[in-house]
Amino acid sequence: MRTDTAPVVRLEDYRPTDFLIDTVVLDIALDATATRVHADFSVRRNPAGRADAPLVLQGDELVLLSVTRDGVRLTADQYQADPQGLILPGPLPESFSLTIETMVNPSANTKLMGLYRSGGNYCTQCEAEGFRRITYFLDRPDVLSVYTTRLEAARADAPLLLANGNLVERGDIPGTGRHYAVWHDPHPKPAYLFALVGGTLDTLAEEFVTASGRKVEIAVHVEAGKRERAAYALDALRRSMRWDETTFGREYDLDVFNVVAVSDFNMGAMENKGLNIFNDKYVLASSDTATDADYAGIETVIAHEYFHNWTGNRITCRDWFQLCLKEGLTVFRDQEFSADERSRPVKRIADVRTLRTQQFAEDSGPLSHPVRPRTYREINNFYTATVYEKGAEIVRMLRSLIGPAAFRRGMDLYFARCDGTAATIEDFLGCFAEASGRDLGHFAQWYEQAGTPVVTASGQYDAAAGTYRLTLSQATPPTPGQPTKAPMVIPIVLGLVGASGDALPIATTNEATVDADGLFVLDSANATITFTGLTERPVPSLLRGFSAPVRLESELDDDDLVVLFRHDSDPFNQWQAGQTLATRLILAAMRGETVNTRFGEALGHFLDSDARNDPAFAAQVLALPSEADIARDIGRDINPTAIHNARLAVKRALGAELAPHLNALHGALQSSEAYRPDAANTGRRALRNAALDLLAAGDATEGAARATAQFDEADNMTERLGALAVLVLIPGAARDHALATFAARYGDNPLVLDKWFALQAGIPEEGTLDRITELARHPAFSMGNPNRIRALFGSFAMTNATQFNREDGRGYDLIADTVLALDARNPQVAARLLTAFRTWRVLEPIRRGKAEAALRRVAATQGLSPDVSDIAGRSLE
Ligand code: 0A1
Ligand code: ZN
Repeated sequence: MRTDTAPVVRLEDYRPTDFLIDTVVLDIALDATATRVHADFSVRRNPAGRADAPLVLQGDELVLLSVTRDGVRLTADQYQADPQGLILPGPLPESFSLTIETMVNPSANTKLMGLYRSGGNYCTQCEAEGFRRITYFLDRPDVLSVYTTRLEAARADAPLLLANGNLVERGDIPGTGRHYAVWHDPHPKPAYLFALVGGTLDTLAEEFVTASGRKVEIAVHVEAGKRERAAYALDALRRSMRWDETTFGREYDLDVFNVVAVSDFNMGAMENKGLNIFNDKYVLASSDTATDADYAGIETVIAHEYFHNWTGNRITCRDWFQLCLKEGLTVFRDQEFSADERSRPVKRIADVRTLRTQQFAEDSGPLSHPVRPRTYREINNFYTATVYEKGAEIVRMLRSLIGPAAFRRGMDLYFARCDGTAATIEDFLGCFAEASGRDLGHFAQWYEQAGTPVVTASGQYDAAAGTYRLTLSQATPPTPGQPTKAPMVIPIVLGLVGASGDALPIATTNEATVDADGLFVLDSANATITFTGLTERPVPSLLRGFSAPVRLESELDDDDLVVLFRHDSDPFNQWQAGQTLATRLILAAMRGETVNTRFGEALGHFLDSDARNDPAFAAQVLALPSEADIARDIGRDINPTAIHNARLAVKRALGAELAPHLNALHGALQSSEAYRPDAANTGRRALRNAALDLLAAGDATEGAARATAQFDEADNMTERLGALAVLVLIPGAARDHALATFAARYGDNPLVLDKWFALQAGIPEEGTLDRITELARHPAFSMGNPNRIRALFGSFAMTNATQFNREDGRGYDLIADTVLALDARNPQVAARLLTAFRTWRVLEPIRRGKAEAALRRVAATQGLSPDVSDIAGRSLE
């Protein structure tokens, strides 16, 4: 049943389950429209539950065929059932067996939750509450069961049958054309980690030997004909498994590890025990079809899902409020893995860019919520940047505060103590408090308090005394439901830099302590540090490595920033200084001023020296702050067109000023070697594309010529797409030709066409709206596929600030109409698209009015899904 408002679920209302289900035996006969699910449960009362409670199982759109208790088939008056639930009233014995038969229709499942079809195959998605769409169950993460799954299907329809755990038996059913496979997973798990796959898939597999000598078959299964594109994912999986052994002492624990790529998937991927199911965007790659960013994304997501085997599966969450327990920690782990595999500073910069664009934006608007929310209506709407990205930052701060050795001891304790349990944030923090001997009570506020703290720094140098007094203060703005805020524990890693770039020695007088690594902990509203023994005025380098997820406001002048940009030993702050200088240029351009921050000159110097030593880092330096970054800096009455124009003006000026350097770089960075997705080559291509982008801004004619040549000559997708991204910004025949060539070449590859949809959706021109309407009719586009929707409508709403925020409101209307059209088919994807309105309140009044009207129109529509209704409602609160 579709409802307008779902009831509020509250953390404070948590109580233990009344029943436990120790074993689940499933027998599933796969059929495209009528799949029969026969489920046997061994049920017992939970000693911690209520003694006389009825058994209440959840369902969702289920057809019930029969219910049998302890071998006796129940009559309809012995239970209450509807598609959404099944209740066995008392009196019930202490323990009993329960058999439930249900029927589901995978072909009709357009929500892509539960059992559904993708590319002609069967697959499942059960997080957060999809298992209840397969059978009635105690569908909550603190009910852990041992699963045995028998799958049966026509051999021609589904030659491959996979489920969680190890394969125990398979065979033909003589004379029927059907076959079966039985899988057993010995590790108790919550229902959200259940998975099955059936279909025709190509397999790439190898043997992995764990640190203790256990042999594991690791396999990647892809749709028929795509096996060549699975190699990188398999390689990333092998490296992830080894890394978790060496870094965290975690070994894999089954005989097989299967990864299956499907083309219709609501999110990125899913960590089902022993059977990860992936959006194929995060598996398939070849030099001709995937960019370096795609390769990096695959490496990250493969690692993320694999790492969940311990942080998420072996130790799961007590309830969905604890989602960050598995997600924040696992993002932290995948970020560390990628940092070790590639360049640590560049990875940090990329992660902070994502954090600021996604999480800071979310946290400054109506959808702001704590990393551990206290209430929800629709849990699927809480797979957010706050839970994932800010959740990871909390783990990183924890490591800075207690140090890497205590952090590792804490992790070891967590694995030892909580293995096999459904845990809470308190359990997690308790392990680190014990391992470090520290009181983490105040630090725990990071999980409770929403909003991005603002840290303000100001300093005073006293030449006569040789001291520098640095005053730091913090304040967190109000967020929904949290009007007043308490001070947080903010680790600030800092250093002092002399005018000629030397690191100055750190000595302090007062009680404020800065440790040998430059760590100062700001845990009150204000603090002052007095540095002594200085013979020159220092330039403070604060929040090195972005040591806390805060906004830093400092009073450094442009000359100070140039010093940091040229000399800071901390690469993050070196990059940050460049970004701050560029931001100042853009803000000045918005005020109609021309200022000289010496940034162009400093960049030119950088391009001729350091840039060539570390191209990946240099590419990050060359990329100007995004329009969203600038908007966040301004904070109110945002006019996205004014920001866009000012940023473009600065980009053009820098491109023109640096043309000789950029041309030289673009030429020198060309390579004739065969494509490799390794860090060094990825960095080289990133810098080459960044140079092309900037030089085309400065000189469109020269830019178009170089971009066309790069487009034609490229032997890899990174350079081909980099060139196309430049060309689409220059109206004319060259752009039309390149777009047509690209579409013809990749007409049969939907994932590549997504790039083509996305680039066009991002063009900052009036005509883009009509172009999108046109593209939505393209034969390769489909409202049934989440990747297509995200590529076209998602890119438009999330990245095309000027056109989504058109003054006439038509951009908002397009997205509102799309959300409404999509809602009946796939509420999760519709709800996510609607979050594009998350910053509407800071717009200037005309746009704000239009955005609000579009949101109100969505909210007022009858029969909305709980997903869309929740986002619309909270956005307007
Ligand atoms: N746990 C997965 C992400 C995921 C979350 C929800 C889903 O359906 C609503 C699907 C996948 C991860 O963190 O990778
Ligand atoms: Zn995850």
